[in-house]
Parts: sequence; C-alpha cells; structure tokens
Amino acid sequence: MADRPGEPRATGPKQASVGVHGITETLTYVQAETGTVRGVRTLLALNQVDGFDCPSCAWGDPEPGHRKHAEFCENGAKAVAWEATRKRVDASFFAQHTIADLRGRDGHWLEAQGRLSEPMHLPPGGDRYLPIAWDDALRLVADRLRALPDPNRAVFYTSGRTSNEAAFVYQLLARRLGTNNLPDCSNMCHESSGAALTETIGVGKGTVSLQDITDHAQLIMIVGQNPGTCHPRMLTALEQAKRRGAKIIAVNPLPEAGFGRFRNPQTLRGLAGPGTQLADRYLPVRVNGDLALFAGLNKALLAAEETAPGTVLDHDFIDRYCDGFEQAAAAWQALDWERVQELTGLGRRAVEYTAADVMAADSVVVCWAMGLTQHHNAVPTIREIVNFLLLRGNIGRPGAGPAPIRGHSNVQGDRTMGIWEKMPDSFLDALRAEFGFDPPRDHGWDTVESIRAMRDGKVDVFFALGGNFAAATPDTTVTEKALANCALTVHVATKLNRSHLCHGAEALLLPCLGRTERDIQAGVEQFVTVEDSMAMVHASHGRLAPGSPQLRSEVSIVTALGRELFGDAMGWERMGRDYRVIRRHIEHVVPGFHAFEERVAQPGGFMLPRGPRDSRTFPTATGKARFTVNAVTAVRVPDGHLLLTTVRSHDQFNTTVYGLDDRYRGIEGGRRVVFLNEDDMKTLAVSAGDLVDLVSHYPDRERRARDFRVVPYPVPRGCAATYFPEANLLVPLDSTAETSNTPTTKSVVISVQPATAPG
Ligand SMILES: Nc1nc2c(c(=O)[nH]1)N[C@H]1C(S)=C(S)[C@@H](COP(=O)(O)OP(=O)(O)OC[C@H]3O[C@@H](n4cnc5c(=O)[nH]c(N)nc54)[C@H](O)[C@@H]3O)O[C@H]1N2
Ligand SMILES: Nc1nc2c(c(=O)[nH]1)N[C@H]1C(S)=C(S)[C@@H](COP(=O)(O)OP(=O)(O)OC[C@H]3O[C@@H](n4cnc5c(=O)[nH]c(N)nc54)[C@H](O)[C@@H]3O)O[C@H]1N2
Ligand SMILES: [Mo]
Repeated sequence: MADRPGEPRATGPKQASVGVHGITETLTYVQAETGTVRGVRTLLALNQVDGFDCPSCAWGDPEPGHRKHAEFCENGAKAVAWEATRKRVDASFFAQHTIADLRGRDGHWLEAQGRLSEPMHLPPGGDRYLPIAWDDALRLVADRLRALPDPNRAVFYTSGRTSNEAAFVYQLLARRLGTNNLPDCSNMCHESSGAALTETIGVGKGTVSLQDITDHAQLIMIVGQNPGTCHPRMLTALEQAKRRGAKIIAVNPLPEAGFGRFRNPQTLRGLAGPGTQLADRYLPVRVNGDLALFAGLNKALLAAEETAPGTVLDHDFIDRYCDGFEQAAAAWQALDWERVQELTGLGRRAVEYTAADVMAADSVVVCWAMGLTQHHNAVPTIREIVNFLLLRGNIGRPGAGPAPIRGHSNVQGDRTMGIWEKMPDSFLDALRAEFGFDPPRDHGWDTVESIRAMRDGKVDVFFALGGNFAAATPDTTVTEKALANCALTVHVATKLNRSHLCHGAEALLLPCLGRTERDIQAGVEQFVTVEDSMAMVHASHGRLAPGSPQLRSEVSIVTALGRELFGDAMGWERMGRDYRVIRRHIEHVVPGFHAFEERVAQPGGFMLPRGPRDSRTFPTATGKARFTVNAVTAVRVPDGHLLLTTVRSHDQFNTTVYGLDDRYRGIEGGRRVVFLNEDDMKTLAVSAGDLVDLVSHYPDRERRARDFRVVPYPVPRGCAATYFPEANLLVPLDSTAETSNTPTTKSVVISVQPATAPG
C-alpha cells in the first residue's frame, strides 16, 4: 500500500482524556467537512430518541429522560462529519483517475475525496470505473448470481454498520440463493466472545445493562479495551460509577489515557476542574497474558476460600446454577505461580491485591474488547473470565456480569438478524416457515475461510455490504490477490476505499445512504433499527438530505436485487417500499421481537431478553452455567523476537483514517510508528526515531512491513504495538484463534530489523 512514511513526532503518553482540546479539534474537523450549520444540526440529532443512532461505536444510550442535549463524543462527531461531508466522488472523478492511479494512493486520501455519489461499473479489461444505471447494475449482479453453477460460489460480506432491516433482507437473499456464505466483520471482532459465552452461559452476548455500570457495579474491570478512544461515552458512565464509590481496574499493556483523569466535556465540572481519576489500579499485563492473569486470580480466590471457608465463593450459586466447578478448581490448585508471573509479567502480589479488590466487591462487571478477542487463546481467555465471574455469583444480578463491548454500531444486531455463516437450525426453521423455502443447512464460510476460498478459485461473486475487506482482513497481500481472483466484485459503500480497487475481473461500486441521511421510499419517510452492546433495540431516523439523488438505501438495493433475482413471490418490493413489512417478518423469525413495531416506537426502544441476566437461566448443553478447564498458555516468543499487538489510533475508525495524530499516545503527524520498551530497544540496539522494518516469521514465509519509526513507550518488555491496518500484512491468514477462527491480530511474533530499501 502506498502509505508513505510521514514523519511522526512522539511526545509520550498522556495522563488525562478529553477536555477542551478534544472539542476544539472535533469542531474544526466537523466544520471543514460539513460547513458549520449543517454540522451542528447533524450533531444535535445524534443519539436523541427522535434522531439517528451514532454510526461510530456500539456503546449504549442512557434512558430517554437522562440524555444530554449533546449525546455524542469526539469520535462520534468525526464519524458523522465524515459521512456528512460536502465533497463528492462522482463520474468525473473516476474519469480522471484510473484504478492504477487510485491504487497508488493511501486509504486516508481515498476516503478524503468525499461521498460516492453514483453507481459505477468496471467492465472486464477496463482501466477505470464508468457510470452505469442502477437497473443495469442490479440486473448485472442478478445475471451473474443466477448463472453460478453452485450458489456457494458467491460470498456475501457484511460490515457492522448495516441496520437490522438491511441485514435481515440481505441474509434472506443469500439463503434464498442457497448459501450460508455470510462472513462479517464480527469474525474478526467479537467472534471469540460469542463462542466462549455461548459455550459457558448459553448466550453469545453480554448480560450487562448500562445501569449495571453506572448505578450498581462495585468493581468494574476494563480488560483489553481502550474506552478513551474507542468508546468515549463509556468514560461518562465510568465517571458516574466512580462518583458513587465504584472501583475501576484497568488491565492493558499500554497505559491508555482513558484510565487516567477524565475531564467530562459535557459538565462544567469536567471543563473547569481537574477531572476524575478513573482507574484505581492499573495492571500492565504482557500482551496475551490475560488468560494467565485470570487463572491466577481464580487461584487466589480459591486459596482465600480455603483459608476462610464460606467467605469468598458463592457456593449457593455454584451448586444451584453451575457445573464443572471441581475440575476447574483442581486445575487452579495445580497452577504454578511462577507460570502466572512469567506469562503476565506481573508480580504475584499484584495479582493477590487485585483478588482482594474483587473479594471486597459485592458485584463485579468485566468489560473487554479486542485486547482479548484477537489471540490464539482468545476463547479460553474469555471462558476463564466467565469462571472468574461464576466463582462469586457475579452473573444474573444487578451490577455484575460479562460485558463484551462491541465495535461497530450494529454489529450485534446484524448477528441477531442472521448474519452468520452458521446460524442454528431453529433460525433456519423459522425462516422456512415464514418464507416457504428451504434455507441451506451446511455451514458457510467465515471471513478467513472466504479468503482461502477466493484464493483457491472457489468464488465467482464477492458482494460486500459496507466495510473495507481488503484492508481489515489479515495477510493483505494474499487477500488482495484473492479478491482479484473473483469474476465479479460488488461493493455497496459510502466512501471509496482500498477494497474497491482490489477488484475482480468485473466490478461494481454501488453508493448508499448513510445513517445520518433521510430515507424516503414511495414518498414515505422510513426509519431503521439497531441493537447496541447492551441488547437495547432502538430506532434510527436519518435527518440530513441525501448526499446525492442517486444514493439508495441498503434495504432498497438488496430488495431490488432480490426481486430481480427471484421475482416477487416473497414480497421483495413491499419490503423495499415499507420497512414495517420487514419488521413484521423479523417479529415472526427472530426470538425476542414480538410487537416489534409498537415497542420500537417507545422512546429509547426495548431490551431483548437475556436469560442469564433476567432469570439465571443458562441455555447451554447441560442447562447450567459451565466452569471450564483452560490450559494456561501464551504465545511462545523466541529470543530476539517481540510479541506485536495492533491497535487503533485516536484519529481513525477501523480502516477509516480521519487524521495522522494519536493525541492520547502523544503521536503527531504520522502513523508508521512502532512502540517499544526502552530496555528492549537497548537489546535490539535501536534508538528513538530509527527507521525499522517489522518482520513476521510464520512457518510458511517471511512477511515484512517497511519503514516504521521507533517510539520508546511504556509497553511491557518483550512486547510491541503498532497501528491497524498498516500492520495487517504481517498477520498470516492461517494464524487464527482456536474455535472462533478470528485472525490473531493482537499477537504477531515479529523481529525488528533495520529498514531495507523497498525490494
Ligand atoms: N474511535 C474509534 N472508535 C471505535 C473504533 C475505531 O477504530 N475508532 N472501532 C470500533 C470497533 S469495530 C471495535 S471492535 C472497537 C475496538 O475497541 P478496542 O478493543 O478498545 O480497540 P483496539 O485499539 O483494538 O484496542 C484494544 C486495547 O487492547 C489493548 N491490548 C492489546 N493487546 C492486549 C493484550 O494482549 N491484553 C490486554 N489486556 N490488552 C491488550 C490495547 O493496548 C488497546 O488499549 O472500537 C469501536 N470504536
Ligand atoms: N490488525 C488488525 N486488524 C483488524 C482489527 C484489529 O484490531 N487489528 N480489528 C478488526 C475489527 S474489530 C473489525 S470490526 C474489522 C473492521 O472491518 P470492516 O467493517 O470491513 O471495515 P471498516 O473500516 O469499518 O469499513 C469502512 C468502510 O465502510 C464503508 N461504510 C461506512 N459506512 C457505511 C454505511 O453506512 N453503509 C455502507 N454500505 N458502507 C459504509 C465505507 O466505504 C468505509 O470505507 O477490522 C478488523 N481488522
Ligand atoms: Mo470491531
């Protein structure tokens, strides 16, 4: 990728988050992209009961009466401005730029050109995209899909901004065609959480509500998550929790600014005062050391119980609701403290003090995100966290439970709607009953399997509803070639990105409405629905005039394609004209959506049922919550190598780079940096500012990412960090988490070598 090495400056990690600086920076960006009046009007509709859902993260909204006039964060504001920009990428843009030219630009430049504004077609052998009429474009896709010798030669990718309504009709289209090839960004995100939670508590989602965090939890652990950047509104909830006396423990190899003082920009106190110190304890765990840490905590809790029987564990809960305790306890007894210390990089005392904090708290919530899910042992790590919660009955009561904090604003809802390559038979049965066709039963391909299939020539049509497949997935070089192997690639998108340039023999670029825009079908304004991290389902009403008259909604594109492909026996046209028809189907097919239309009309929407939380029912294989035995492992790092984790900067949303600064980590003006421990720098004989290559050594071959500046940083010894997606080419396609098959983008074994000239 032509991501030229800027000349980043490093000023060291910051101790505090948000504050006035953040607001001015955001307003400048909003103004530059949208012009002020449009910008401010847009922002005020954000996350209000009659406004649109923030397209950025999946953090939950406060109850309707408790919303601030400005219920958004710095990064939500950027996401909205990014979508509401006045710049346009139209036919004249593509006439001026060949694909080869565009492939030479970096992702930041591509998206900065503005909104895609008309459908475009790259004919076989063409060197640039040309305009095409909507009807012709949809007919082309339908023709190619119909001509497939086997429906499994098509792949339908989804990114997590897609609404419930669009996701539902999209999975319906794929299954009606006859395939379960529905990979999504969740395969790279919280798949490990889903797998671990389904196995142990019977539901693949968190069980915690926003009020559990703000009003009830006595201890909140934030593990492998960077709320100051990725879920800034969570800081407001944590501040509320602190004010009523809750404790907070952060577990992270990097001392993120969000754990320090928080200056709430939405209160006068926050703007003027010193702010609230959020974390009471910070554990600088080694990258991939979390399984060992939680096993160590469980060992410490068990030991304390043996010293003072009946005071630590919740035996009543364990006996009534759980199984597998004895085996798990035996494993903790056998666990060696030295191993815990070696793998976590933390002293035994630090673990025992933390266990004491846990014992002092009547209710504990554990929040986590990508710091846990993208490792080989991600699923056992999260199972071990469930063990930790079960030991003290920290599930199914106020202020307690597991809280995987989701990424994309509707990634959780998309799953609920059936975007998954292996939906259970109960869902497929309901689909058959509702629509009268036999959905395929064989599991489809997830993201990694889809890349392999494309690489191996098993895919003719790749269709993406949003996202940036080429940049977000691992092994960039392999993935880009894999996409080029397809006969047809189709992207429904708002902005131009790298994936649109890694095209098949023929390609289509279909521009769609964003979350902020008014969606009118057959003269009637429509709304869509989304589900947040806390399983609240609510409506989202676009407020802005569409960026171009040619934009169509995702629902309208998918239903029009459905009609073109299958005729109208299933009522595609009605679904596309009136989204209430889709919601009625959802009500019949998806559990928890009874009286959908009425309940979603209530301010704030409604909460989906969560058995473990509401009634301590655990729909697992045994009908009980399950303790598991998890071998305490971590990635083995050979001498002279480091374990690299890949993180987001404060100025990006996944592959969308808003700007080149990472304010909280003190990086300005560039992204090609690698954060190293100063002792490791001595051993490696590198100095601050040196230009180095990062080289990953997986058995199949060497992978090299060139030209990164060394930045000394307080990461644990033997660990390193750099930014996603620049580092994705280092992640081998075959290096995935057990069970969830999530790429191990947070543990890549690398060596740091002097920069070589591009070969
Ligand atoms: N502004 C902004 N908001 C976003 C996004 C964005 O890109 N920008 N992306 C959205 C999406 S899709 C997602 S999934 C979420 C992601 O939200 P996060 O998961 O918070 O984001 P990451 O930057 O991937 O960082 C994970 C955190 O884990 C830490 N970490 C890395 N390795 C380890 C480890 O081995 N152990 C532990 N304990 N910690 C580790 C990192 O230091 C970092 O603080 O955010 C969502 N919100
Ligand atoms: N190394 C490394 N790799 C990672 C991660 C990591 O932490 N490290 N994180 C992983 C995670 S958690 C995730 S979720 C994935 C993200 O993977 P994706 O979801 O595929 O990527 P995004 O960058 O979120 O997609 C951005 C693009 O979506 C399109 N878009 C934006 N809004 C809309 C909309 O409303 N509709 C439509 N149709 N298109 C829209 C725009 O064209 C934009 O360019 O990346 C994964 N990859
Ligand atoms: Mo994500």
